[in-house]
Amino acid sequence: MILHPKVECMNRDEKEELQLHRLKQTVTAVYENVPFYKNAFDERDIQPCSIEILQDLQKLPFTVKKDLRDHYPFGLFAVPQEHLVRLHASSGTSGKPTVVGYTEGDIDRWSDMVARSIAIAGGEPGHVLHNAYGYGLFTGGLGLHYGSERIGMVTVPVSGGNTERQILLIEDFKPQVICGTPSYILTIAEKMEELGLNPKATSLKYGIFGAEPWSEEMRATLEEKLGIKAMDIYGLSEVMGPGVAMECHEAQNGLHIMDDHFITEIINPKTLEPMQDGEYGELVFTSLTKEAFPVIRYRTGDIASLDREPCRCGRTTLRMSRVKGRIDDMIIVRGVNVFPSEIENCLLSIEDIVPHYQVHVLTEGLKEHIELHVEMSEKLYALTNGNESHTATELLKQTIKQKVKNTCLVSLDIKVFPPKAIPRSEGKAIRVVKHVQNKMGV
Ligand code: DLL
Repeated sequence: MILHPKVECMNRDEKEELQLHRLKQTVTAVYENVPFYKNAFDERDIQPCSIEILQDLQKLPFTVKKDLRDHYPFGLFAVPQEHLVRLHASSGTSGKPTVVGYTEGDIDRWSDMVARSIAIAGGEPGHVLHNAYGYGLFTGGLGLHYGSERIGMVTVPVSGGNTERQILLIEDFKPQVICGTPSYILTIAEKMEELGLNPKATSLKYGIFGAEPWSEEMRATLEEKLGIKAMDIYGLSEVMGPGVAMECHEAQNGLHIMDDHFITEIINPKTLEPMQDGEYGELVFTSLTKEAFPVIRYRTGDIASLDREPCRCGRTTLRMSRVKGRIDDMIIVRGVNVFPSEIENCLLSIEDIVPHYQVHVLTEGLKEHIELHVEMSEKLYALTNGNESHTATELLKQTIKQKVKNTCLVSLDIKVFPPKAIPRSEGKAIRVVKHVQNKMGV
């Protein structure tokens, strides 16, 4: 179902005209209301009237996460506090979260974009939606919730965690669609198996999964285990929340960007130069309709590529590829860059391990050691009695090492752990664990 055919199937010229009109409004609003942007534009001698064509966007400075932290909590808001109706925040590594605000109009447009996303994934009024994204400051829970209600679906606000209760509710409420991080949905499917239930036998028909990088192999695993179609949803709190882009049920090939609300660029994260369609680089978003927290050229730190070809679902929107990973999570082994999702892609097709893994990066001074932690299946564990030096375990390590080397072109040390040793996700999975040791080894 195409919820808004007028914008979703608009021709490119018309879309660009709409984008330019909205871009001019946004640039004027931030210039007049956010001192940070006014100063940054003044420094470069840019007035809102300097934006005459869409390409003029490239004259504007980038915004980065540090700018949000430096203006914590409300310094980048473009409206007075009495116009706000909601705050969300995402936790950061440095302690201070990044805070985002919404006016009533922002919530209305966000709900609409999520409703559109759910429809893109195959949602229809009357379907029951089991929402296993966390409710709270994280945008996942409430974001999906409002969109689901907007489309007229029966919305079950389960939130994350309490996996056995999730299963009970799936059995009893009979949802057609489940939403959550791919890693948590996998945890739910495994728990069903553990309880002697068949995950394929539920009422579920499709899933809306995102909020963390995942691979095509993970899609195949989830689709196989649960007997569903799995679609990718992308978003980030700084830009809005979930629903910035959504993969369609028909093609499952690239995510449709809500390009009437956002302009997307791909840049080389080192040189900051624009990149061609099809090339992988850093995603950059400019919001076109946000009132409380507009962003200009926000560098997401996420690596993806763009595709302007119309999709076979009939939509003409710009599409982005699946996100390979965050620049922060990229591992560099002897000059070769690898994302955990690329490692995941080759791990999941190997028998005798389960789809849980972590990459541990141990740094001591200038020395770096990278270990890939995987978990053996119950079957292999029974065969080897948990003996690490059993021939079957050694053989498994060699297979993994070779496969990672052939596919990702890096040689990693492999550690195989007994069943359930790798922490299970109830939200965003932690794929890269960094350990920094001082000379004393602590
Ligand atoms: O994760 C919003 C969201 C909620 C998206 C529910 C999808 C579903 P944040 O907590 O601010 O917001 O985290 C944003 O998560 O910059 C990406 O690195 C990552 N991310 C989000 N969606 C995807 C995806 C939400 N589909 C950060 N694939 C982003 C890969 C994703 N990474």
